[in-house]
Amino acid sequence: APTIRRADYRPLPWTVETVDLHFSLDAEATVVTNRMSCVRNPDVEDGPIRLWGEALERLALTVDGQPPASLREDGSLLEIGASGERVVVEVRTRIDPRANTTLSGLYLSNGGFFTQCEAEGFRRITCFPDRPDVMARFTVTLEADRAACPVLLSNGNLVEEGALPGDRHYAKWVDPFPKPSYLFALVAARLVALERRVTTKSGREVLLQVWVEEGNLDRCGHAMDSLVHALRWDEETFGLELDLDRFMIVAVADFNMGAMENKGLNIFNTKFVLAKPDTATDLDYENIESVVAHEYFHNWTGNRVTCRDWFQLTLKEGLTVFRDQQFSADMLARAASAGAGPEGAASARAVKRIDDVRVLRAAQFPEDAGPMAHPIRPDCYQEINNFYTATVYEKGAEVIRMLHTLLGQEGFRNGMDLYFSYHDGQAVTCDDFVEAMSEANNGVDLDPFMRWYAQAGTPRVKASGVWDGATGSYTLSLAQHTPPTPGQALKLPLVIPVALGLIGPDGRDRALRLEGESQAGATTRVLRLTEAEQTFRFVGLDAEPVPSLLRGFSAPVILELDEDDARLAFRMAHDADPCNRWDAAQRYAERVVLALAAGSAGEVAPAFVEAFRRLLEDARLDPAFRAQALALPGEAYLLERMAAADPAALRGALMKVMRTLGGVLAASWLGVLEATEPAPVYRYHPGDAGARALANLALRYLAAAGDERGLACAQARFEAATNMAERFGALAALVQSASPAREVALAAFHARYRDDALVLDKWFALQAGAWRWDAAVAPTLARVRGLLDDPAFSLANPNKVYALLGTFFRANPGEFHAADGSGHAFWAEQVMALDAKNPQVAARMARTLENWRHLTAALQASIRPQLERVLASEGCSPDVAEVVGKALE
Ligand code: B3K
Ligand code: ZN
Repeated sequence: APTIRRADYRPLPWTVETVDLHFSLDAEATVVTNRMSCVRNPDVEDGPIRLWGEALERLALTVDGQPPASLREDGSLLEIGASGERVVVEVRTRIDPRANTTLSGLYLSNGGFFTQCEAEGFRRITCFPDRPDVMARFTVTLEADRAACPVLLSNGNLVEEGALPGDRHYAKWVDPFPKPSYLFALVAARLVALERRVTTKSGREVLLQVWVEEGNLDRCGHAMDSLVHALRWDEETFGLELDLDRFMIVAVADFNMGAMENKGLNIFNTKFVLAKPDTATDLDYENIESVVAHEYFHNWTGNRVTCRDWFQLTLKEGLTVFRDQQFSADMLARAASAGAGPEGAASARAVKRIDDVRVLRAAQFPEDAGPMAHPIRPDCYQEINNFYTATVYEKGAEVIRMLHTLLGQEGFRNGMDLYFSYHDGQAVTCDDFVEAMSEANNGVDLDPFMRWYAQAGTPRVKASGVWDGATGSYTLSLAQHTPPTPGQALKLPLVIPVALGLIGPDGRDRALRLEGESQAGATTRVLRLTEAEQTFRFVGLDAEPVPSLLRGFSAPVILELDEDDARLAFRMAHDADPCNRWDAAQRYAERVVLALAAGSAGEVAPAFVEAFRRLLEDARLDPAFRAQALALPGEAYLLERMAAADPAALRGALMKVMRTLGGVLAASWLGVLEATEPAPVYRYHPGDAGARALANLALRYLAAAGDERGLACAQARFEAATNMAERFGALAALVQSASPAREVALAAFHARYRDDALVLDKWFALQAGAWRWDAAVAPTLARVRGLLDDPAFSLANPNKVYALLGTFFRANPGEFHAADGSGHAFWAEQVMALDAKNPQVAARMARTLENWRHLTAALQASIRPQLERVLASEGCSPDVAEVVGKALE
């Protein structure tokens, strides 16, 4: 496939002012009539009207009612010659929703019609200048069978509805706001709605709806609450109000991603809408809250102000992820402060931040170190759908967070206000955003900061300190360096905010005073590292301090700091910054695990076990924080930290560490379980969730160690649980053990939820992710293969694919990378089978092997032919070809 380059962006010679769409919906032959009023773009020299169309049967095309003067077709591009300033183009197309297994464009799910247009799905519905810089006002008429599709929805306001001959009916919707085509949506299905009316801050009454299949009406309450909270939060935090009379969320079971922010008609994967205590874990509740908010926040950051072109994707995604992270932190803090005061609130915020950092390290750092590495604003792509990445989203959010840190809360808010005042209703670039931030902050020079948008790769910050006892001063040297990434050898220094504290030997933070300052200030402050190397001299200290760097994870970098075990244990016990306290535990654990994996240690160092015990037994600490600090670093992250990564050795080491910590500390873990009796009634609350997380972790360690009391407790809790959070926690512990009870529990779980698609996803994922604690058990691959034939499994449903195959490929490296190469051959088979149906999902699965060159030579030799096989396969999609091609480059 050709490479598209950011530098090649040109505005179109013709744009569209209004679109009038008519859908005659039919499962196999839907007819779409599209009347566009096209206007010449005054800023562009002469040129044709450009439309894109894909997988369409074109029935008619006219310009001002006449056949076009000229028509040129080149793949999906259609160029129409037109004269004058304004013409009406009418296109009629026929599409086959039933045959559309890509889930992009118009498709069927459980008998209903749904759409997904971002990034380029609208061209699979009709011919259109399908680019985000064309913003038009849409009028949409839907016509369908009343019995099969009693509900007809589209963007904006319902202006008309009625009956038609032949048991059909219609509805007409008008969206008052101009929007790019990727935000178009329609739904025609048999659904019911949970409704709520709220008054916005300016006093308008708006109708909120959550549309689901009838049997799921009892699972919408949390999504609705989340929506109301998001609406209020955006009013309070950014002064941003809902601009429509009606805001709808629709849940659909077949969906490629999490959700989609279509104007006024968000379409969601059921996974991020449906929850009730019997079916959803605490994590599900948390994810629903954050995804509902994320899509709602897009209404301003994404919809009212959108992207000029797809290279600017992080303009809306990085910013919106940052907004949803702040929202979740505020929500958690508010709930926690009710029971646990300001300290509880601070801890809840820190735990949320730790979660975000875990995601970044597990997903984005490996991406930045592999063949797909790209800046948050990429320079080129082959298939845009491959660039909805952890880099664009999560690192993009970190970049916005750094702006927030550098400009301060108020400066950031002023920048946002200015951004909207300049660009409301426009399609803009990341430069426009950063310029507004600068202008709102006394013209502060943010040009050097823009390098974060241009450079790929995770920067390394190397820190070292020198103590001068005679003068009581501590000199900290910081050096930055970003390793080369594909196509980008040279890297320049970045603007890196380094939040730091200095801890005295008593474990207490010292007030900080830089040389030249008249008095000491706060105990945490943000240093600005802007050069390749800089030093900072702190004075007035009574003893040699221990530095605590990058507090709150103030920048998305890898910190290189020589700390011996004793120092890590010290920070694990004393660092006042919870993020860094957690990080000290992670670093120490990493060191212990990697030494075992490398064979340079035979046992888990007792000093580590003791440091770990002190955290575990410190009942003053928030249980949610303890659960974070006592969970080992993620396997994917650790794998990337190994030189020639050996998943089998890593798995062996992780098992050994878990068994040791579970066994040696069994009494303390059992103590945790005694202290946290299951709650009689489930409530989604950070305090309760934290206690459950710690209890579930205790079950995990005890089960890993094969502790009989722990296993009995897991079994008892599994059977007695009144909610999914506890039931699933206990089941997960049993599955990750050598106990035969795991099979009994899995079967009981299946029997209970055999008709519940979302819960069955958990059942598939648990089995695909299972480690082999009992060496006599068959390899996990055999189990996964068997599950492909389970009646509840389907390659056509992305959730099922992610649960079974995604978990096996991504979250179970120890089993996936079996030395005999069976996992790799299986990977190729499945990627090819998926690619024939759904290239976006296939490409996501294909990405699970992109960092194959980091693995041992033997594994690389096993993987290479499988990558080559997929790339050479007949009908390999551009999506998969880009991923695998780059992996092989
Ligand atoms: N904007 C959508 C993602 C669309 C992905 C297209 N392949 C969801 C979101 O980020 O909110
Ligand atoms: Zn988004």
